[in-house]
Amino acid sequence: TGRTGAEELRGRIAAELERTRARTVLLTDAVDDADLMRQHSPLMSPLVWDLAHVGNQEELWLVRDVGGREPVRHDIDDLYDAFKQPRRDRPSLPLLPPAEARAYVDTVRSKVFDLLDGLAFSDRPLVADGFAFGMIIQHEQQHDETMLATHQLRAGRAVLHAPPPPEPAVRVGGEVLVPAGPFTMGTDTDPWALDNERPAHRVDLPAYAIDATPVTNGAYRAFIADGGYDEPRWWTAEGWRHRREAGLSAPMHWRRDGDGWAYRRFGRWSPVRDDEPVVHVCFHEAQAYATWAGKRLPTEAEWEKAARFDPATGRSRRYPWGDDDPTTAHANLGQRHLWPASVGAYPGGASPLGVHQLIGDVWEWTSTAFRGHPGFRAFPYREYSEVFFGDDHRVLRGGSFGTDRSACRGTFRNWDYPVRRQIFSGFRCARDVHPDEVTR
Ligand code: AVJ
Ligand code: FE
Repeated sequence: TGRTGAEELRGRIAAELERTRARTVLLTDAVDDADLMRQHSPLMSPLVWDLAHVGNQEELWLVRDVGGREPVRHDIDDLYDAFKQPRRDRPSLPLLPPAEARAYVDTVRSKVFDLLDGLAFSDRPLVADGFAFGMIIQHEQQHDETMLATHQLRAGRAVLHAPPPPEPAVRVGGEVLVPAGPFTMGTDTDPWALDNERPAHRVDLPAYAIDATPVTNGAYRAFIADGGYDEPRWWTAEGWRHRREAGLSAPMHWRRDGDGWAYRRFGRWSPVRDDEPVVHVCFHEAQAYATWAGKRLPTEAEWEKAARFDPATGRSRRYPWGDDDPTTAHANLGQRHLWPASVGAYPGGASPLGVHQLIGDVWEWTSTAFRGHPGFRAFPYREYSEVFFGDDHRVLRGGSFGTDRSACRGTFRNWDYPVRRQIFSGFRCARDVHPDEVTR
């Protein structure tokens, strides 16, 4: 990185650090101290844990590792280690109270700005292209989305406000046929891509069809009305067992409202809108719906080909619309709105093949278990991705309305247990196509 390149990169990092911290402050200043210390669900941390954990990771990687500086606080590493402290136990830990947590993250941040000043970005892999800073920015944004999910679980009056998402601009639905052939999955070149997105590799897929939009509330309501939750044949054995044990009968945060349904969004009830993507469903519900619809969930590779493959050039792009960073015309990201936009609201974000709203709105469950791409190498630590590889977690793709643009790309991979639905999770369907269908 040359001198002007380094200066440009420092400026970009500083701007992203500030933008990200503003979101963290918004999420944590929205509630009082007692609320920050409280656990709103055994699935989630008290918000004040997320806050200090964000600061502690920033201290470990940027202050101590990149900067080689003395610890700000060496006594709290264990408290904020996600592996040593299961979420359900976090409220009973001797956590830093809100004022101390805020002072801690401020101190860490001022040291980071101090070490960033004049930093030359050596070839050391952690530092080259500002990777460690990008990793820490994404980490804070990921916890901001987790804190947003905690806000969604909070009882009590609404404290978050945002304008509603844009109305549909085009009518869109049905399926898109993706032609057979190889494409490049993953990346070697996106400088802030995380270890699990690497390396780039070719994947050859038979032709398939994929829904042009995420599955909507209206379509999902038809599944409910058809008795989908009472019909074991739509569910896998594991899914049916979970459906019974957990007593599932509709997406999380829904309740019956006269003849229809209402849902609770950040403390406010409103009627379920048929043309919005369904959100707060677990993998098993998504899988059961797809089977009922005569389809299946896409594999992760099918999702990524639909999102990145450009048939005109044969190249995989960073996003469905091309290589440019997301703008408000492309996708519903970054908590700009507090729920998914109706299908057809983002024609500017469609892929060349005409697949809409792959990025933003809702995380999309895929049928794929979370594993490393061929040639995977853990970097910079096994605990980011590698320890989660295996059959326990399914991959989700594309990001939600609560995902920041810095933590969302055509290659970005999220994962969770198949029973989880407090996250902003939805899905779209896919299916095999008969060769006759391809030669239309
Ligand atoms: C990638 C969203 C599954 O929140 O557990 C946060 C991200 N890793 N801190 C998570 C993460 C470490 C991770 N997910
Ligand atoms: Fe974390």
